[in-house]
Amino acid sequence: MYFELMASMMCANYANLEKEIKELEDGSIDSFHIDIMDGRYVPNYAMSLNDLKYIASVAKKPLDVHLMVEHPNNTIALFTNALRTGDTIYIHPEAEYHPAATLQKIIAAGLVPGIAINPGTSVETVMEMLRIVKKVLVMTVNPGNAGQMFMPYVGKKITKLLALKDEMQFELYWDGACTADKILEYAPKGVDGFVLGTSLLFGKGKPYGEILQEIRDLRF
Ligand code: S6P
Ligand code: MG
Repeated sequence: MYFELMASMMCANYANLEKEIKELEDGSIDSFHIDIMDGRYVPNYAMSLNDLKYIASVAKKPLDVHLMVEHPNNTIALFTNALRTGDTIYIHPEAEYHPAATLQKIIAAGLVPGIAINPGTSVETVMEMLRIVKKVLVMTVNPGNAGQMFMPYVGKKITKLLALKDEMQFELYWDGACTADKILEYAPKGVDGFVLGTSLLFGKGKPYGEILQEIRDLRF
């Protein structure tokens, strides 16, 4: 079964980031998920623009940038200029007055436009944007931190999004507390990819390549 695996780089070991990137790429990682926070939209700071630029300079695989910042429109050029064609930027619609306009800037820069949907945000409030974006990142934890518990009520929203994805032509990605049982349940239903953090990939005392292979070998 085909699905993408993204490494949540805020969970990586910064003592040797280059080694982390190489090891993930030598395994079967599909892209690098970069969580950018501003301490206002979410009560945390994770990665910075400089971290993003460094990873972009080392990584061969695409970058998947998740902006958890207020009014991303104000600083979007910093990110579009640092990325390459085919990389993705997700914004949170509720953090912006005119999210559709910000998405147009992402498209104009040759990047893949995406929205991230919080556990407490309903599909109905982002419906029109589903027509604009190529990717939807469904948050199964509240944004801001790694290592949180899965919010089971998000399951119903995932079912709703899965029913819309063909007609509205977007891909659906999972972000937060992703474990093997979630991949086993949701990849066959049509979730296109999963962000892997502390729940499944990082800090396990096992080579990343081995863990990624175990996920690829899951029996559906
Ligand atoms: C959370 C962030 C996520 C986390 C990821 C961590 O605000 O958007 O991308 O980094 O969810 O995964 P885990 O397995 O530690 O929950
Ligand atoms: Mg994220």
